[in-house]
Amino acid sequence: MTTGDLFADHSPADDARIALGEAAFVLRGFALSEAPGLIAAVDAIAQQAAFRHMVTPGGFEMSVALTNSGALGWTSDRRGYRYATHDPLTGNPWPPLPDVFLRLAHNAAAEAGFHGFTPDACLINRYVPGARMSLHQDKDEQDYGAPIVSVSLGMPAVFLFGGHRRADRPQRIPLFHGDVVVWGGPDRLRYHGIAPLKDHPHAMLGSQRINLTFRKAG
Ligand code: MD3
Ligand code: FE
Repeated sequence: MTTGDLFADHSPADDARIALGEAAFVLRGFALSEAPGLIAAVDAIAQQAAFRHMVTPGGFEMSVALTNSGALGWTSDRRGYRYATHDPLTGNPWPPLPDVFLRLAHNAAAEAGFHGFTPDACLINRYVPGARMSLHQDKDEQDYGAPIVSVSLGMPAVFLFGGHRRADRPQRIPLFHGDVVVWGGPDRLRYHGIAPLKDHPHAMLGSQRINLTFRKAG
């Protein structure tokens, strides 16, 4: 037996896994070592499919800028929310999911008990100070059986984790650079959002927060 085995049932990874609900976990720092590669991949994607502010069906411009990678990309306009195979700005397919994205999403899902997660969509949200995302449910996907994996990079944010009704008072959970949130099963349709961002510039990303949200949309 090696010394390492003495600690096999109590690894740092266990301490860093915080349960938010029955099937919702924060994995503190899970993406930290991959952050430089993830950020380089986001830059490459944004050169092909620029960040843009979409308009909601109600006619409001979102404070969060977004782009996508993967076979399907989430879009919004006056006609509604939907997933599309092509970027409406260029007419090109969304850039494919880089290996560093796929590996991280797969490994984070497994860490939370969801084995064999293969996302087909990565929504990339970019926040600057003051940007926010109001309480909503993610329900534009075909299969609610698959989990969702979300990766936080750059400035910290306060994540609002609500219940199954919009009026349920949300828990406020700080999310930091390198944190990953995984949720599925009974927590898949919970209301959630992001409080208006404060300006706490980050060493790698300055006054920005980037969130990668991996989904099985099709
Ligand atoms: C949902 N993005 O793009 S993801 C979205 O940080 C979105 O940009 C946010 O919501 C962002 O649709 C939050 C993180 C998250 C974490 C836990 C959840 C969403 C959740 C638990 C239940 C439902
Ligand atoms: Fe969401």
